[in-house]
Amino acid sequence: MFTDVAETVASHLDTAQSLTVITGAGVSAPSGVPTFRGPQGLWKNHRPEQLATPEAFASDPEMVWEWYNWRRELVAECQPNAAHRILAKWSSAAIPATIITQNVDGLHERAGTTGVIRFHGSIWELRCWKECDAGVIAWRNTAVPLDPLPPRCPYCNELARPGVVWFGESIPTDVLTKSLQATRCDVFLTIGTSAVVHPAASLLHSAKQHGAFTSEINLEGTPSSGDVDLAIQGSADTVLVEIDRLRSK
Ligand code: BJW
Ligand code: ZN
Repeated sequence: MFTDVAETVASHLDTAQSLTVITGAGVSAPSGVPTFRGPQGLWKNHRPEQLATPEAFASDPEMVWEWYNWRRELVAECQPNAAHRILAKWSSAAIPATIITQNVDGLHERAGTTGVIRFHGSIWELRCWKECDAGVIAWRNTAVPLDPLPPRCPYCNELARPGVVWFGESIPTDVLTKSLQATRCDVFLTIGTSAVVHPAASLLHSAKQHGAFTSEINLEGTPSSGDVDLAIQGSADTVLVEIDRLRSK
């Protein structure tokens, strides 16, 4: 079905000395995790721009925490899919792929990928909303459901917040630096992202400037489709299975 285009990507991978992949919500969609945008993409009928902001949290922390708690419960029931598993395999290959993800669900790690660059943080981490000295460093909390809700900072007892990057917040400097370094690669794949959120969507352009062969895998066209060398329309899991099958071992 995708054999000709999958073959093109596979042959670039066979000769590449470096591979970087950026993933978005579409990679976790086959696992049952809802995407943000699109007809089926509403998180509990809220737009991400209404809830994923420091302003929303400041005005109604209970509502924002209820949304995150609901998502944690949902993700805890989901399993990594074939796309996560193939990327995990590629990340530990002789020429290891660097995986940058915008997803906060932790499914790449659960599939066995180590060293994932988490561009927008993790829903399994919390930090202090008031940024007290000890609480600026995120801590892991995998309790489902969260109790108490909203959770508190263990150091100062103020509100805790999800360890994610909201609109208007900067990507942590080390994460941005590592990601930009990873765009110096031979092949750059952008998979399952609507490519509307920056600076994540801009990494593709950086990779192109460094001369990478670029390809997009998505169910539909995105603002990046015209910019990549090869846009493949299809589901992330199906297409990656086909590319992996066609790679020479
Ligand atoms: C499938 C599939 C299947 C389905 N197979 N595919 C430049 C231009 C314009 C604006 C800006 C700019 N630079 C910065 C901005 C502002 C802003 C921004 O980008 N706004 C735009 C939306 C207009 N960016 C920021 O604020 C960022 N910070 C920043 O720039 O700091 C500097 C700064 C500071 C202060 C002032 C100004 C600048 C931070 C962005 C943080 C985004 N955070 C979120 C929430 C994270 C926490 C959480 O999860 O709750 O990140 S929003 C949400 O969008 C989440 C996602 O990671 C992100 C991207 O979404 P994604 O993954 O692409 O999902 P969808 O749903 O959009 O798309 C899914 C795709 O999958 C679709 O295309 C489907 O077709 C496809 N699909 N099933 C393959 N089976
Ligand atoms: Zn604190």
